[in-house]
Amino acid sequence: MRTKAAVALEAGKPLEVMEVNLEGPKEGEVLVEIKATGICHTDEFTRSGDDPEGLFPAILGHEGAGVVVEVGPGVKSLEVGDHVIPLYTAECRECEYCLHPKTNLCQKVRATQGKGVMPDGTSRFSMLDGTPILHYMGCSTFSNYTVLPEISLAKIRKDAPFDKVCYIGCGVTTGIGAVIYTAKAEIGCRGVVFGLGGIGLNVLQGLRLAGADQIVGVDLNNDKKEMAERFGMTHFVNPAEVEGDLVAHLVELTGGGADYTFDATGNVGVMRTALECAHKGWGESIIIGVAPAGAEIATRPFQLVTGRSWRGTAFGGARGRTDVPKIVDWYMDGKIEIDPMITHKLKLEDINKGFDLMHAGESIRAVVEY
Ligand code: NAD
Ligand code: AHE
Ligand code: ZN
Ligand code: ZN
Repeated sequence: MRTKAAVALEAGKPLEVMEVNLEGPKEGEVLVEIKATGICHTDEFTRSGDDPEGLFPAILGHEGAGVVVEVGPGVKSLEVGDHVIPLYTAECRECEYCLHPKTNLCQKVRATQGKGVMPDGTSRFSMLDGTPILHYMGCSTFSNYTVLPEISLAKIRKDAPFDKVCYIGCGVTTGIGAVIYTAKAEIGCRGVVFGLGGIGLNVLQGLRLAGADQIVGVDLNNDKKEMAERFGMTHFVNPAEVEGDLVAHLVELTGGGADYTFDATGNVGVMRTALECAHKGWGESIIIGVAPAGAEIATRPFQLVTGRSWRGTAFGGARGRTDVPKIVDWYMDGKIEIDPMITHKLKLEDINKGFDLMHAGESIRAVVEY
């Protein structure tokens, strides 16, 4: 079949919207009509050429929601008409990782996914002249139709609005999951969140959901304050307005350091600050941000010797097929909010405007509706 897609032809170039060929689903694969897709910072990280794993030409996009239109041979858990959210972290429920209680990083399709192909080693997408186009993060949601492995799809309830729950495909789950599944934050804890964008706001609401007593937000942009307060932030700190040492300021503000700190900026200097303002003896600092190629983190080992832990999380530690349908329920039941964070709606033809809005710090989530 043919489908309309936004193609990343080369690193650093705007995406090009065009008709492309899409082959039907093979063994264990599913054809999905994407109804809505969010533009995440990580798509921009890859588009711009900063991602060491970046491949071209490729169809980016990893935050979406849609409907199953065809299932390939051997597919058992999904049928035509099911509503689904694509998962860049699959859940096969049988690999060594899925069977280990401490990780969500299913490895069943990770190697081929990282090469931009389906598990059989080939791509389903091609240009009209036959040139292959690669998949991205196993999802390629910047295409109206896409093919994914069955284990890379979470089946969700049919009454959930696509233009909102698409955000659960990355940002919402990553932020809330970092608190609930990775940190396992307790009622009454104190948290500090660095970066109040599409991920950080969801860390804030995760801390609120967990019953945190103090939720400090840190951002260089004062315009982020109002929205952050709406998502549970109790104290705002702009590092550019702090006189003296930022770590000392945050340690004092949190009465000795925070129980949990989160980096949602991708800046390695911020990651160090986040680690060092975690409480001596027990504070945990969780890296969510994706750092530029070649960047490294540093601190004095004494910071860890004295009881701080440095951790990281991908997709918020969520097991997609199991946890994503539950997070959709939390949204539908009013336990979490999504709507105010969808600040812009675009057509696929205008997808590059979504990246411009992100650069300008004007959007939280721009969502493309097909
Ligand atoms: P965003 O651009 O919406 O937000 C980043 C925020 O950080 C902005 O508000 C910006 O003003 C602020 N900021 C930048 N530098 C800062 C500094 N030095 N101090 C304080 N604040 C600063 O980005 P996002 O969509 O929220 O994504 C955040 C990061 O998380 C990105 O690196 C993204 O690639 C990564 N990410 C990781 C995962 C994962 O699974 N680990 C999932 C999604 C996104
Ligand atoms: N390819 C990059 C790293 C990218 C990265 O860390 N991806 C996160 C998801 S970000 C979603 O917005 C992730 O899930 N990583 C786990 C994995 O297996 O890819 C690089 O630096 O090489
Ligand atoms: Zn993402
Ligand atoms: Zn697995």
